[in-house]
Amino acid sequence: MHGRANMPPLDGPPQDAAGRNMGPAVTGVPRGPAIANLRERVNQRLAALVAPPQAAPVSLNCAVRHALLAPGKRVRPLLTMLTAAEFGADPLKALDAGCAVELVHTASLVLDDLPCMDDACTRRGVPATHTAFGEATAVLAAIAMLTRAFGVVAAMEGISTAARVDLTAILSVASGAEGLAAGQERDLNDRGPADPLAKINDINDQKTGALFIAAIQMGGRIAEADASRMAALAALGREVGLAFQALDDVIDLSRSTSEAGKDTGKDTGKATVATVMGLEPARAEVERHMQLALDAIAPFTKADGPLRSFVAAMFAQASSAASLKPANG
Ligand code: GRG
Repeated sequence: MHGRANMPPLDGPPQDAAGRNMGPAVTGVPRGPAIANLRERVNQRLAALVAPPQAAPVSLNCAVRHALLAPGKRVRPLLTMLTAAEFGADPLKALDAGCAVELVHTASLVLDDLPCMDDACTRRGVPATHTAFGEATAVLAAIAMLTRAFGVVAAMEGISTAARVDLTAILSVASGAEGLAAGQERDLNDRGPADPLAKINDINDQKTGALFIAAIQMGGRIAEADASRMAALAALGREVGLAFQALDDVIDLSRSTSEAGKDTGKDTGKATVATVMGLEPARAEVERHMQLALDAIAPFTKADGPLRSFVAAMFAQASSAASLKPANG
């Protein structure tokens, strides 16, 4: 029951997402009042876009809210909104598109944590969804979030029908057999301890980069960016994805579960950017991809504009030696 008519207005009253502290536990979290404000809008909107906790079946809807409203960093919806802003649109025009991306992302995290995949117990500082609600309900919650994402895009107001169709196509490609699903399959079943960096990055590009490309291109599409800008945004998304996954690998190797808010040390015996290169070179690799990301949009954006500032802030702490201390240290 989430048709367009039921959607709360964007400027509706603030809603408490889950009654929890929304401050993320991990490094690499862009801050500042403008970003905090947009992040709060995302949190409020996500809480309004899914069924309330008392709606039947309560177990399913509580599982969705448990996964979705836990304190994620919301970098993907922020990128959607900041890309729209960079190219002249009101960032709130892209709020629902960003929330759709976050719904897909959260669905993927719930599935990723299952015993048949990464077998993780903690996510976003709280018990993984299957740990709290059981595996069957977690799978169904992921399906509910994935399908809801496309309903949210279909119901977006203030953009043309053609734009809604394009947003749907962008999100679909990123989610499926060319994107996240393919990347995850290769990550689980086509990966050896001696894989070369090129193969690792190719998998990371699908597993992680695809959704960053979608998040950023959706913002560009809402702002009606032209073809050359959309191509630059795809390059930006790819490099942000590679930098982000490399940083995630560094965190897995160098942070405790309580610091990261999710299980770490899961990459032991697995070829990742950090295990193959070592922590310090992996940190340099994060910076190299971040620089390539910034270069990709340099012809179209100002250095102090919303998009380049945010991307730089996303990875600022990767250059801090503090992010490289030993796990559980
Ligand atoms: C549901 C479309 C769909 C696909 C399922 C399970 C799966 C296929 C894909 C998993 C892909 C995956 C978990 C990639 C890792 C991406 C990553 C680095 C996640 C961590 O993202 P953060 O740090 O997390 O942004 P928060 O919690 O802050 O949102």
